[in-house]
Amino acid sequence: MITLLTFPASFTCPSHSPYCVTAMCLLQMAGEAWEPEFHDDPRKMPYGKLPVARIDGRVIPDSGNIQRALEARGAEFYPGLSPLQKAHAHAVQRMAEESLSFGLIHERWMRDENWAVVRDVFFAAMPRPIRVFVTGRIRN
Ligand SMILES: N[C@@H](CCC(=O)N[C@@H](CS)C(=O)NCC(=O)O)C(=O)O
Repeated sequence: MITLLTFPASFTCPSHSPYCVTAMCLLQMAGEAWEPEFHDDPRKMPYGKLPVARIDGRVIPDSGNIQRALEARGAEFYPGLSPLQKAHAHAVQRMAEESLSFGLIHERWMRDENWAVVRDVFFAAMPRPIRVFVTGRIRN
Protein backbone atom coordinates (compact mmCIF):
# COMPACT_ATOMS: atom_id res chain seq x y z
CA MET A 1 0.00 0.00 0.00
CA ILE A 2 1.39 3.39 -1.02
CA THR A 3 0.86 6.29 1.37
CA LEU A 4 0.45 9.78 -0.05
CA LEU A 5 1.28 12.56 2.37
CA THR A 6 -0.98 15.37 1.22
CA PHE A 7 -2.66 18.59 2.20
CA PRO A 8 -6.30 17.91 3.17
CA ALA A 9 -9.37 18.43 1.01
CA SER A 10 -10.95 21.84 0.68
CA PHE A 11 -13.81 23.35 -1.26
CA THR A 12 -14.67 20.66 -3.87
CA CYS A 13 -11.10 19.34 -4.31
CA PRO A 14 -9.53 16.26 -2.67
CA SER A 15 -6.63 18.51 -1.66
CA HIS A 16 -6.12 22.26 -1.82
CA SER A 17 -2.73 21.66 -3.43
CA PRO A 18 -2.88 21.07 -7.19
CA TYR A 19 0.36 19.08 -6.91
CA CYS A 20 -1.22 16.77 -4.33
CA VAL A 21 -4.22 16.32 -6.64
CA THR A 22 -1.80 15.52 -9.48
CA ALA A 23 -0.16 12.84 -7.34
CA MET A 24 -3.58 11.39 -6.48
CA CYS A 25 -4.48 11.25 -10.19
CA LEU A 26 -1.16 9.57 -11.01
CA LEU A 27 -1.73 6.92 -8.32
CA GLN A 28 -5.25 6.26 -9.60
CA MET A 29 -4.09 6.12 -13.23
CA ALA A 30 -1.31 3.71 -12.23
CA GLY A 31 -3.90 1.42 -10.62
CA GLU A 32 -1.98 1.45 -7.34
CA ALA A 33 -3.53 0.78 -3.94
CA TRP A 34 -2.93 3.93 -1.95
CA GLU A 35 -4.19 5.89 1.00
CA PRO A 36 -3.87 9.55 1.97
CA GLU A 37 -2.16 10.77 5.12
CA PHE A 38 -3.22 14.35 5.73
CA HIS A 39 -0.77 17.02 6.87
CA ASP A 40 -1.23 20.75 7.43
CA ASP A 41 2.42 21.62 7.92
CA PRO A 42 4.98 20.57 5.27
CA ARG A 43 8.02 22.16 6.92
CA LYS A 44 9.53 18.82 8.00
CA MET A 45 9.08 17.22 4.57
CA PRO A 46 12.23 16.60 2.49
CA TYR A 47 11.65 19.66 0.26
CA GLY A 48 9.45 21.51 2.78
CA LYS A 49 6.50 20.83 0.47
CA LEU A 50 3.77 18.33 -0.25
CA PRO A 51 3.02 15.90 -1.84
CA VAL A 52 5.34 13.16 -0.61
CA ALA A 53 4.81 9.45 -1.29
CA ARG A 54 5.93 6.52 0.84
CA ILE A 55 6.55 3.60 -1.49
CA ASP A 56 8.07 0.39 -0.15
CA GLY A 57 9.72 2.26 2.71
CA ARG A 58 11.15 4.98 0.45
CA VAL A 59 10.13 8.60 0.94
CA ILE A 60 9.61 10.32 -2.42
CA PRO A 61 8.96 14.08 -2.49
CA ASP A 62 7.61 16.02 -5.50
CA SER A 63 4.85 14.96 -7.89
CA GLY A 64 7.40 14.64 -10.71
CA ASN A 65 9.49 12.19 -8.69
CA ILE A 66 6.35 10.32 -7.70
CA GLN A 67 5.45 10.03 -11.39
CA ARG A 68 8.90 8.60 -12.20
CA ALA A 69 8.70 6.17 -9.26
CA LEU A 70 5.34 4.91 -10.54
CA GLU A 71 6.73 4.60 -14.07
CA ALA A 72 9.60 2.53 -12.65
CA ARG A 73 6.90 0.21 -11.23
CA GLY A 74 5.37 -0.19 -14.70
CA ALA A 75 2.89 2.69 -15.00
CA GLU A 76 2.51 4.18 -18.48
CA PHE A 77 1.08 7.70 -18.37
CA TYR A 78 1.48 8.53 -22.06
CA PRO A 79 0.48 5.35 -23.87
CA GLY A 80 0.85 5.55 -27.63
CA LEU A 81 2.61 8.92 -27.69
CA SER A 82 5.84 9.37 -29.63
CA PRO A 83 8.93 10.71 -27.83
CA LEU A 84 8.22 14.13 -29.41
CA GLN A 85 4.62 14.11 -28.21
CA LYS A 86 5.79 13.12 -24.73
CA ALA A 87 8.22 16.04 -24.78
CA HIS A 88 5.36 18.39 -25.72
CA ALA A 89 3.21 17.00 -22.91
CA HIS A 90 6.06 17.52 -20.48
CA ALA A 91 6.53 21.12 -21.68
CA VAL A 92 2.83 21.94 -21.26
CA GLN A 93 2.82 20.41 -17.77
CA ARG A 94 5.89 22.40 -16.75
CA MET A 95 4.38 25.63 -18.15
CA ALA A 96 1.30 25.10 -15.98
CA GLU A 97 3.38 24.27 -12.92
CA GLU A 98 6.04 26.95 -13.25
CA SER A 99 4.01 29.85 -14.68
CA LEU A 100 0.24 29.47 -14.57
CA SER A 101 0.35 28.34 -10.94
CA PHE A 102 1.33 31.88 -9.93
CA GLY A 103 -2.07 33.00 -11.23
CA LEU A 104 -3.73 30.55 -8.87
CA ILE A 105 -1.56 31.71 -5.98
CA HIS A 106 -2.39 35.33 -6.75
CA GLU A 107 -6.12 34.61 -6.87
CA ARG A 108 -6.02 32.74 -3.57
CA TRP A 109 -3.61 34.86 -1.54
CA MET A 110 -3.69 38.39 -2.96
CA ARG A 111 -7.34 39.12 -3.75
CA ASP A 112 -8.92 40.32 -0.52
CA GLU A 113 -12.33 38.80 -1.22
CA ASN A 114 -10.85 35.37 -2.03
CA TRP A 115 -8.30 35.49 0.76
CA ALA A 116 -11.02 35.93 3.39
CA VAL A 117 -12.51 32.57 2.32
CA VAL A 118 -9.26 30.75 1.61
CA ARG A 119 -7.69 31.79 4.93
CA ASP A 120 -10.58 30.38 6.96
CA VAL A 121 -10.49 27.07 5.06
CA PHE A 122 -6.73 26.51 4.84
CA PHE A 123 -6.05 27.53 8.42
CA ALA A 124 -9.24 26.13 9.96
CA ALA A 125 -7.23 24.23 12.59
CA MET A 126 -6.25 27.55 14.23
CA PRO A 127 -8.67 29.32 16.58
CA ARG A 128 -10.15 32.28 14.70
CA PRO A 129 -8.52 35.21 16.59
CA ILE A 130 -5.06 33.63 16.25
CA ARG A 131 -5.78 32.69 12.63
CA VAL A 132 -6.57 36.25 11.60
CA PHE A 133 -3.45 37.58 13.34
CA VAL A 134 -1.04 34.88 12.10
CA THR A 135 -2.34 34.72 8.54
CA GLY A 136 -2.28 38.52 8.32
CA ARG A 137 1.45 38.39 9.07
CA ILE A 138 2.04 35.54 6.59
CA ARG A 139 0.46 37.55 3.81
CA ASN A 140 2.39 40.75 4.44
N1 LIG B 1 7.36 20.67 -7.55
C1 LIG B 1 6.54 20.27 -6.43
C2 LIG B 1 5.72 21.45 -5.96
C3 LIG B 1 4.93 21.14 -4.68
C4 LIG B 1 4.42 22.41 -4.03
O1 LIG B 1 4.76 23.54 -4.44
N2 LIG B 1 3.61 22.25 -2.98
C5 LIG B 1 3.14 23.39 -2.25
C6 LIG B 1 1.62 23.34 -2.09
S1 LIG B 1 0.77 23.58 -3.63
C7 LIG B 1 3.71 23.39 -0.85
O2 LIG B 1 3.79 22.36 -0.22
N3 LIG B 1 4.10 24.57 -0.38
C8 LIG B 1 4.65 24.75 0.94
C9 LIG B 1 3.65 25.34 1.90
O3 LIG B 1 2.46 25.41 1.56
O4 LIG B 1 4.04 25.69 3.02
C10 LIG B 1 5.65 19.09 -6.84
O5 LIG B 1 5.42 18.94 -8.06
O6 LIG B 1 5.24 18.30 -5.97
